[in-house]
Amino acid sequence: MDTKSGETRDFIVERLAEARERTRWLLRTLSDEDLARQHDEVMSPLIWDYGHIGNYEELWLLEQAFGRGLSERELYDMYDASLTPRSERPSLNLLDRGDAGRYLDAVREAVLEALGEADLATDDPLLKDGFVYHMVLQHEYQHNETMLQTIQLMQGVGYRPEIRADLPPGNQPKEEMVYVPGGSFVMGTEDRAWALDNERSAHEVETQGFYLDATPVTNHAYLEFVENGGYDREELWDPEGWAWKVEEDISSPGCWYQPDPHRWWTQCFGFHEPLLADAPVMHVSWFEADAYARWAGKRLPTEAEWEKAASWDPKEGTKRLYPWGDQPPMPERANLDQLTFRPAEVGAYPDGASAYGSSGMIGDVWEWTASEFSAYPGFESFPYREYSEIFFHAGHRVLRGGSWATRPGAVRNTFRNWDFPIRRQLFVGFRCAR
Ligand code: AVJ
Ligand code: FE
Repeated sequence: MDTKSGETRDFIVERLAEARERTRWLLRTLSDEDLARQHDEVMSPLIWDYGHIGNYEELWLLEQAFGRGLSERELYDMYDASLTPRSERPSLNLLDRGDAGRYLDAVREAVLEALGEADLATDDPLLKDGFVYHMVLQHEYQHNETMLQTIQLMQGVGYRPEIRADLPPGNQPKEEMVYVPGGSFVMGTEDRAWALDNERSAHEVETQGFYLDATPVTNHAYLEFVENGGYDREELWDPEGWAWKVEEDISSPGCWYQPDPHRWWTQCFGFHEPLLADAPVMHVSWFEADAYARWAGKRLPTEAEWEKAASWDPKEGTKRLYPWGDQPPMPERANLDQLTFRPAEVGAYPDGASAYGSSGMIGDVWEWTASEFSAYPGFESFPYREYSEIFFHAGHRVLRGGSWATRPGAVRNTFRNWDFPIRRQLFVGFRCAR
């Protein structure tokens, strides 16, 4: 074992333990009933996510990597996301909290044993530089955010989150938009240790010069759109979005409500409070973001524009892993990691700004882009088609940047998330371009 792979191994062991600790922490105060129930048809029962996290680990870190799976076929099938749609998962004979907990522990024990004997300096692309471990870690992180979306949708007494960090105050930038000059930049990455298949290949993209909002659109700005009749003006809407809005009878973002006709409040995780004017708007669909942008005389940025503004260092002609540089996220630079349970007021992280001066690109809220989720030039499905490939050109729009509920290891400038344009259960907002 060389030193480099020895370090990788210790790091992986530590991260796997830390990821599991967080998963259990998120579920710790929920009743067995709340774990088993389906709180919304677009989400799985939480107990499915819990078992699925363990089964994904078994599939990739035991079965696929070493041919050392533990379970019967039926268990794999039950937790295979591509076999049972979310709406049907409550009817599965899922492991309960106790059994799932013991199953996850048994998988982990075998995983650590196999890891102890693994050669991470190999040419096998699955194991090389720890890729498959990083993929499984990111999978658990992603499901942690999914679980928080489900918890947010839970009816009843609500979930009382434990807030573990205070938010810095907001600071509206002097200029509403930043300018990103035209020219080419490198989009995507060649990284094979952490990046997922859809982030590759790195390729040059030419953009025209454009303006980008310096911060995400705030509740205050979005309320002007609402009060200006934005939801009643068909000409502002994509026809499909208009039909969705009419059908669902939607007239404001998710979680907004009016305790009386003069005030707007929000309901988040069982907390009721006045709308925070300077925080980014959250729980809006792509269609709502698109209509707002048109109302404002702007448009949504393309995915390429978003990534250029977040990642390109025009002075050096190099690409940054995060807007502020290559240093990993710290609480001083971005609101991530489920510490605050809400987005900060815009401009709260001046040290997290990109080279072009746009702020809040990583953390706070995911941001919708104009682009449909599709393959980059040179894309190769790896290690399985169901991570990305089956979702290309299926009507999903790309989201960038992560939210307050995203674990730091699950987001970077090149990370691509996606969902249908009608969805708004995500911790999602947007910024506009022109
Ligand atoms: C990348 C968030 C769209 O949750 O559907 C989880 C990630 N893939 N398990 C999803 C994922 C397999 C995926 N997103
Ligand atoms: Fe999954």
